[in-house]
Order: sequence, then structure tokens, then C-alpha cells
Amino acid sequence: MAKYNSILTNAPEGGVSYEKFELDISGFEVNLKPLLTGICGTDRGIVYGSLPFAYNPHGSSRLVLGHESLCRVTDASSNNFGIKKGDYVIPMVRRPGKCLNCLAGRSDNCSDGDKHEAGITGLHGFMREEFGDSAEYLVKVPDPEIGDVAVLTEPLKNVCKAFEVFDTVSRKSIFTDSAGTYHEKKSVVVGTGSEAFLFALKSIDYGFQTYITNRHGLDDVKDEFVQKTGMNFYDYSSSVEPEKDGFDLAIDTSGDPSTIFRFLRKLNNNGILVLFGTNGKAPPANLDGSDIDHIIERNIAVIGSVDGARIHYEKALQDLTRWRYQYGSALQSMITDKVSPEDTQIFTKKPSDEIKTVIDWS
Ligand code: DN4
Ligand code: BGC
Ligand code: ZN
Ligand code: ZN
Repeated sequence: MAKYNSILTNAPEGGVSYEKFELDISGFEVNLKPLLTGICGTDRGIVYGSLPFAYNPHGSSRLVLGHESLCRVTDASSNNFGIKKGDYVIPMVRRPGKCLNCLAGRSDNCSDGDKHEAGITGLHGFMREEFGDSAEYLVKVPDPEIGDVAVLTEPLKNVCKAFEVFDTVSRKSIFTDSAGTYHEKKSVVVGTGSEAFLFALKSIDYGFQTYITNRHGLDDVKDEFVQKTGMNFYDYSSSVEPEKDGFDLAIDTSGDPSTIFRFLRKLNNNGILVLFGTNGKAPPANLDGSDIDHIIERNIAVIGSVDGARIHYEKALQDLTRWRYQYGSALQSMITDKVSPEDTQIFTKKPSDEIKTVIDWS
């Protein structure tokens, strides 16, 4: 055991500190140095104590935060999975339990909840100066030329998984337009955080007319990103209602029930609502009988989606490589700030122009 500089919380109560913390990182197949770790809504939810599903590792008084990371391999004692010293890798968040889905490599679809998530549920995360891991949980960055944006692999893998779920569910009817494309279909992404923008980019890839929305306007950084990528933003609290004709796909990253129901009511026949944002402390909202009729009479599907498997991390890396050419510097502009590990106030004060803030450990 030795002490390592780490960003700590006490889950599920919350709080955050940067301290030396005693950890056993010996005996791992691969030694890793985090270069960048991203901060997302889940980290802030844990710090605020609003995610009751988060918990410390068994027997530990603290949880090392961090599940979004780009790392360099500093040592590897095997050749497993082709991982060698000097490689850039993304460590996977979820670690399997013993259910059939976990055994099949799909712990993202764990059937009994007996899995763990680094930095979230019962396993120390990646916000520390170094750590060890098994090669089977590392995804190699095939083209290190993509640079810092590789840190977006982890949040993007959630989007790739959610679209896999969309692909499955949308097959229940003919969801495309008459040309077999999504060009006449409209999607709306609720929220304007990093996951929302990644969802919107994926929706554009599919060919949807893609809207992104919030209850307030955008500052210049986000507005420029919207312009450069071809998505459409609107402030749903204003009188402008571009969604008059209804949406075919709605993706929620807000976790706010009344906002979710607002967009559920705007779904067309065979519409799909993907729930993604989590906020255990959001106020309740009511669904009435006419909402239930709307869901049934229009064949609407409401689906939850969490996490992603190795295949989604690999897909995310392919998407980032392609988007780097497609969007150029706009993709890089998603990383809006780099801070030091000791700047822990970033967990409690979200900058209004933030798309993705990363902690620089190099
Ligand atoms: P984030 O940056 O906090 O994004 C949440 C977004 O929702 C912000 O842009 C909020 O706006 C916006 N929002 C909040 N309330 C409303 C509302 N009433 N109407 C419209 N927009 C609203 O977090 P993130 O992008 O990192 O993650 C999004 C959510 O997904 C978080 O709840 C995460 O915990 C969750 N998540 C789930 C998974 C999974 O299921 C993976 C990763 C994250 P503003 O007020 O801040 O401007 O696998
Ligand atoms: C992570 C997922 C995780 C989820 C738990 C997200 O921020 O990206 O891997 O399953 O939180 O809600
Ligand atoms: Zn996250
Ligand atoms: Zn399982």
C-alpha cells in the first residue's frame, strides 16, 4: 500500500477533495498513467450527493472519482489484447458480475445489478496520479493522432449503445422515410451538456434533422459549435416552437421528469423516447390519462439506456476519428477547459460555456 494523489468523494453522501489516499495498485497486469480525465454530470451528481446508486468500494471510507479517462500504459507484464508500454488506452467503466449478460461481455446490460463501475459504484475510479488494471478492461486508441479528443470515447460509448437500442426498438415499425433514410425525420436532444452534443452529432450521422434544446439560450462557445456542426438549437422556454410538427426521436439528458413529459407529448406515431439523464433528486411530475392514451394510440416506445460495452468504445473511437476530419477544429472545441487536479471547485461550479472540462494529469 502507498499513498497517491487522488480526487475523492464519499458516496453516496457526496463531497469532493484532492488528497493523498492509500491505495494498493500492485500486482496488476498493466500500469497506467492518466493523462486526461473528463468531468461529467454523473461526477457532479455524486459530488452533490444526488445519485443514491453510487457507493464506496467495500471496506473503503472514500471513493476515487473518475470514469472518463485517456491513459498511457507505463508498464505491461503480458501481451494480452495487444496492450504494450507506451500505448494510449481508454479504461472501461463497468466491470462484470456473474449474470449471463456480464459473462457474454455485455455488463452494460447486467441482469442482476451485481457489476461495478469505476468511480461510481464500488470501485475506485481513474482520477489519481497512477493506477493498475487488467488488459481485458482497456481499449486501445488505434490512432493516437486524434489527440485529446480521445478522452470523449467514454461518454460517446454511451451514445453508441443508446443508438444500438434505438436501432433495435425502431425495427418494430417502418421508422424511416419513404426513401429508406432518416432525412424527413426529426430528432430532439434535451439538454446542452457534453452527452447532449455527442447525441446530436450521432443523430446528424444518422441523417435526422437534429434539434438540441434547453430552457435557456446558448453562450457563444456552444452557439459556434452548433453553427459549425449543422445542428439546430432552440430555447424551448421561448415562444419559438420549431417542433410544431412533432419529433420522431427524443433523447433526454436532463433527467427532469416534467421536461421529459413535455417532449414525450411531442412525439409522432411510432416515436421513440430515450431516457438517459439521471437525477435522483429531480422534482416529481404527473402523467395523466391523456398522456397514457397518447403513448398507446401512437405506439410510442420509452426506453432507458445506460453505459456501453467494448464494441461501443471501439465504435466511439471510429466516430471520433471520422469526426476529426468531418468537423476539424470544431470537434476539438468540445474540450472547453483543462484544469489541474487541485481545482476541485470545478465539480461544484459548472462554467456556463462548458461542453467538456478535463483534468490534466500530465
Ligand atoms: P450535464 O452536462 O449536466 O448535462 C445535463 C444537461 O441537461 C445540461 O445541459 C442541463 O442544462 C440540461 N438540463 C437540466 N435541466 C433541464 C431542463 N429542465 N430542461 C432542459 N435541459 C435541462 O451532464 P452530461 O452531459 O455529462 O450527462 C447528461 C446526463 O446523463 C447526466 O444526468 C448524467 O448523469 C447522465 N449520464 C447517463 C449515462 C448513461 O445512462 C452516461 C453518462 C451520463 P444547464 O442548466 O446545465 O444549462 O449511461
Ligand atoms: C457512465 C456510464 C455509467 C453511468 C451510470 C455514466 O456517466 O458513463 O458508464 O454506467 O454513468 O449512471
Ligand atoms: Zn460520465
Ligand atoms: Zn451482471
